[in-house]
Amino acid sequence: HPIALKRALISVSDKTGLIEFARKLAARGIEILSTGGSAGAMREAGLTVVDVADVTGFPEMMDGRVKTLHPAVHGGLLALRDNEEHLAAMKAHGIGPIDLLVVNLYPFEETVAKGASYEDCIENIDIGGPAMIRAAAKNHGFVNVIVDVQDYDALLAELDANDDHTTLEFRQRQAQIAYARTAAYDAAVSTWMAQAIGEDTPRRRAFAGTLAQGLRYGENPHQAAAFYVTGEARPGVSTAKQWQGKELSYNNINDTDAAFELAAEFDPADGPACAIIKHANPCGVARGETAIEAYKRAFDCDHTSAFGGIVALNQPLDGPTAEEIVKIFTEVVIAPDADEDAKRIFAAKKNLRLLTTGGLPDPKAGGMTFRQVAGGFLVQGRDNGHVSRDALRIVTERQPSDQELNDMLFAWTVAKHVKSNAIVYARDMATVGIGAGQMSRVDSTRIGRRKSEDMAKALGLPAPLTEGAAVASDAFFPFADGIEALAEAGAKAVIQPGGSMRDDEVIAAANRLGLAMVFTGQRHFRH
Ligand code: 93A
Repeated sequence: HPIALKRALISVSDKTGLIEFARKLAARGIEILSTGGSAGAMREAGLTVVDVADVTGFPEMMDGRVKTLHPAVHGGLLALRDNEEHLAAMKAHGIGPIDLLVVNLYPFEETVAKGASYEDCIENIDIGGPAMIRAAAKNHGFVNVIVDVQDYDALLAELDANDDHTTLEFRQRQAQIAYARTAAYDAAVSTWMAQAIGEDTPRRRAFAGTLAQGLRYGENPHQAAAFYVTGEARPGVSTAKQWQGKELSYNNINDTDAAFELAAEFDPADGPACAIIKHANPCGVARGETAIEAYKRAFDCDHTSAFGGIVALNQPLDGPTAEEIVKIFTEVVIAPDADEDAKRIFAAKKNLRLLTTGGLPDPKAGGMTFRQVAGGFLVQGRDNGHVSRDALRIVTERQPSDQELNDMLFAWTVAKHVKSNAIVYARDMATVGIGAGQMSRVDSTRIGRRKSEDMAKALGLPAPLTEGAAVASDAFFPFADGIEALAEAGAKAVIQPGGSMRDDEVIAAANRLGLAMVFTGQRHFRH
């Protein structure tokens, strides 16, 4: 099925590379049909172009809403060239075949990203473009479709290699790309609309993303990978500006997202906060009077794990903090902004990537999270759960002090971002021991404690900081053994959802061991 190209229809919003490409098509004797703006641009460059309006016999009308939606166009794209009836219909209605369709769509995604009005977004939903793309892609047995400026060269190379023809394999590949584009386009419209009307639920959305970046590899070097954006407007790794350093890897993007989402839990109006992440789990989180203090306190939770980690701040990065961060190897730093001093200090560290986002995501906002399973994917709303201080239920004889309550809520917020089973020890608004991702909750309590003992040795402290700490558990304690392990570590206050069949035994253990305990009534599993 090699196909020679005689007649092309070009209708593009993004006119990058258009003239050069059209010249090369014209030089091969290909006739060019085109719509208003595209035709104008090509004529201005001295090319001969036929207006689609002259082909359809209708002017472009209704602000361009109707320009190519006509049998003279769609018949030319859809007719089977080896079907007698189709050929007879073309002849009867004066429809000429179109062998090449070059379309890129109204910039809907960019219009949304700009924060345009509802009406502007609606006006930027392309109808005629996707209709033609889908028609040409369906008829790829006879028709070529190009939807990406990046593929102009691929088509020219194909023509060069095949004596001015295209192969079926090439047309199939381009048709597949074309359907990916129209699917992603409609998904972007659906995503935007769901948000615009406040109906963003997992059951009522189309899911697809726009390729943001091909990645060198995935979680491991033998896995291919790419980064797609869904168009949800959320400051973070998908929208950040990268100031320096090599390309982010798959793992970097995953960890940077975890780091920034956690840092954003802490309102900058209450002061700086810093999170250091390793393998998607925090290895240190702290508040401080200054950003540098927040970083140092976060770092002091676990020096070993912080090496090669990802650092996120809830406020602009300054010079002194940057100076402190570069003392150890750090992969990525992400913050809402960075001052000139910080940028200068980082510039000397070629392997460190600096990302700025221009703002913080709202931790209480909705949105979707995905998880892949064999043959499908699970979708759920973001974990935007939040407990306020008045919602806490004190269940022990001992009432927590004000400071214990502050530390409990701090630890609770961190625990939400720690893989289950999560145990977070905190003191003075800094984590001092984190147990993550264990199959047994008791093991997580032991790991957090051991980390703290190691740090006490490293820092020359008389005792681990878990002694006297407040502790958060992401889910309830099924038995009293978890509470006993915490008391053994010297913890004084516990925050947990409650709701176990054995809450009575768990509360009795806390009373016996002199702990204060509060229930949140809400769980933060993270798997
Ligand atoms: O408003 S539309 O949905 N109605 C149409 O009939 C139509 N045909 C092509 N938009 C339509 N297009 C789009 O116009 C193309 O997808 C392309 O993005 C754009 C090119 O317009 P111009 O050549 O006038 O710049």
